[in-house]
Amino acid sequence: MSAHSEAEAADEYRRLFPDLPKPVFEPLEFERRPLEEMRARAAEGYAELDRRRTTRDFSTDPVPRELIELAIRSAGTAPSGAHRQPWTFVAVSDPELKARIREATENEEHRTYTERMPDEWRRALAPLGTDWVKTHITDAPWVVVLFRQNYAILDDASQAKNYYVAESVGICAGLFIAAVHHMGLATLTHTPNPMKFLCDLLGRPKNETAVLLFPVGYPAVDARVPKLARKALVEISVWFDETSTT
Ligand code: IYR
Repeated sequence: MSAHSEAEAADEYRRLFPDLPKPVFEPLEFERRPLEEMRARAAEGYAELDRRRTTRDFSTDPVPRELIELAIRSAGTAPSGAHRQPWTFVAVSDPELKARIREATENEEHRTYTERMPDEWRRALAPLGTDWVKTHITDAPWVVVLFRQNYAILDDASQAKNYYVAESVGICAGLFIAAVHHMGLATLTHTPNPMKFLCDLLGRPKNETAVLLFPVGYPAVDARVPKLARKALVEISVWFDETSTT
């Protein structure tokens, strides 16, 4: 295909598919910052994210609902395939419901750890000290479950396809974790396996599947975390830039 100008491509596309609705645009609000300020913000931002740790030890101290609302709103800023925003967050602070979630989770996880996990997986998790006991679900003041919408159910009850749901929901989860950390709380990415029971317990519609369960709260005063190192930049990146010497 020959090179097209943007205008030519738009014309050709409209000729081919005349029924497509027109996109509506508005000016982007964006402020360019001085490079020095960018360097400082980049370094501070990295340092703050690098202080994040996943802990399994939560304090029972309460956390106001408005903070959880802001974490969910932050996550909801994630980009998504065709802007379908294919995510639902279910936030639970009700102690009875948390206890039921914990019991059901521990039943499944007990089977997973003792019967379903191949030895290789068990060995991979051993350094992290995880097991089927999920005290964090009843200790943390909030349990937030993230569901993916495998397809959309429209207002007239018809169904519409969603796009790149795994990618979209993954990005959304990342923003949620960053927002929780940024506001001074801790969370844990818990993946009950299998998770079908969460759909039933939380009354979610049939187009939704649970993806992650996040206890959210303050870490316990004596919280411990596994001694871990993060991969270095050279281990996680490959560069083709002008400053490459080789
Ligand atoms: N889903 C189980 C096991 C588990 C799996 C992975 I991969 C982890 O990084 C941690 C745990 C659980 O949540 O306990």
